[in-house]
Amino acid sequence: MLDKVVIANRGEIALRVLRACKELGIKTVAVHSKADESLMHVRLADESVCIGPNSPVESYLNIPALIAAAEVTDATAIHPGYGFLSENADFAEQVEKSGFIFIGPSPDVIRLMGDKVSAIAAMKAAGVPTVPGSDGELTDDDERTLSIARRIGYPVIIKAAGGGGGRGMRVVHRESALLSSVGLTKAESKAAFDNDTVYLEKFLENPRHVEFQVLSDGQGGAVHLGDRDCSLQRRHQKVIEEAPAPGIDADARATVAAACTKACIEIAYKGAGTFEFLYEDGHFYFIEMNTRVQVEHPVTEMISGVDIVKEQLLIASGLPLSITQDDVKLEGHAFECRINAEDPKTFMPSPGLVNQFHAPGGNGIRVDSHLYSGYKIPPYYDSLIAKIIAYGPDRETALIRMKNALDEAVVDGIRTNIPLHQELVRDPYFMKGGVNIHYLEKKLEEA
Ligand code: MV4
Repeated sequence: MLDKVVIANRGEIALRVLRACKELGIKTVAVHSKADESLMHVRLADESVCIGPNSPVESYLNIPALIAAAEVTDATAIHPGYGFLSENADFAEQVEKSGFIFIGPSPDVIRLMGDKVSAIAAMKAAGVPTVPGSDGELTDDDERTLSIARRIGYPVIIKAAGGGGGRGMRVVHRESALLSSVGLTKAESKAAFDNDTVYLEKFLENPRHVEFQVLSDGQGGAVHLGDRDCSLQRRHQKVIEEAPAPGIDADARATVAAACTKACIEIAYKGAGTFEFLYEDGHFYFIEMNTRVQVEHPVTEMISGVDIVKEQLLIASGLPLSITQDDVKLEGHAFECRINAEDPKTFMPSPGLVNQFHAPGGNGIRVDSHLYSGYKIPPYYDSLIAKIIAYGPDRETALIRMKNALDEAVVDGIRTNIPLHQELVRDPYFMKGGVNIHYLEKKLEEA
């Protein structure tokens, strides 16, 4: 078992990782910026180290400072959480070269998945269904590019190999716009990611975003924990997630889930991971893999009973997975509302002093939050302040519990998006289930 873990993150996920370490008897080191001295997990950790000033670049993204913190505290391993350096292969590599365990997949696998062209090729080779496309990067042979798009049919989408999560993409509706769009996307991609590799896919017009959670030990053991629907989003920021995704074709779901676990074994994937798919007309199309724990992992924990962060720690300590697919029993339904410190109408960040915080409770309610009454939300970081998770034996019950929890919650002193959530859980289309990735933005436009 790991002896001591540096938690290289902040906010609710740092607290989430700390709790998992405590359950396993692992000592904890909180690292924090100057602005984050008063974070809840800093108080609860065995040790804490200030790693730099307020700016994330000089603190949570500061690789030498993080490794120095592990050295001075004689830690065993580093947990990157999500965001920040969690999918940075160079960070994982430097952590390992410095003699520490990176809690996640190997640098090679992070790199493989970080490049979307190699990720798609690896997944396709393992039998995971992908979007019809260029099957590799576009070359400077314009006739070849034109003929690929003609074969696939318009609209197509040009994506940056170094992109992901919505960055570096351009939709093309007609042949006359194709080559200039490729050129623009390459130039933007070069500037943003220092990589001008782009590829092409059929553009799916009205898909849902459905992802599969996996756990894999890198020694031949792998399971999936089912799927989540993350379609309710605005500007690539998820707002509400749920598990399982409602109304999914049972055969397609089972086939894709099995393909994901098989792919994990083939690439010797180590840790928790997520396969992202677009789902349209009963078919799944792989788009990206996330090689970290995700914000929305609790909905999967609620329906599976598996503690995903504890499993990350066990896998990183070198243990083979203790569960097989037959042990995974998915039961009931769960929603997660992401509570942000922001204006519910304009989405402008709203940091500041939280005078009063009261977390909702009751049957099936879980709140993952670092907030407390008197906490001052700094303006330098992500605005996520709490995740309200509601579980029930069925979707309807889980949704009623979420409604009640949102009505119970008190976050006084700042603006939050709780009023938006209160409206969304009463939306007839959301209540029915299965809205696509454009639903929320269209609804907000109409309002
Ligand atoms: C797509 C697509 C339609 N067709 N690919 C956006 C984020 C990145 N992960 C992939 N994205 C998309 N890829 C094809 N071939 C539409 C999107 C997309 C999207 C995907 C998931 C969740 C929200 C989205 C919002 C806009 C566009």
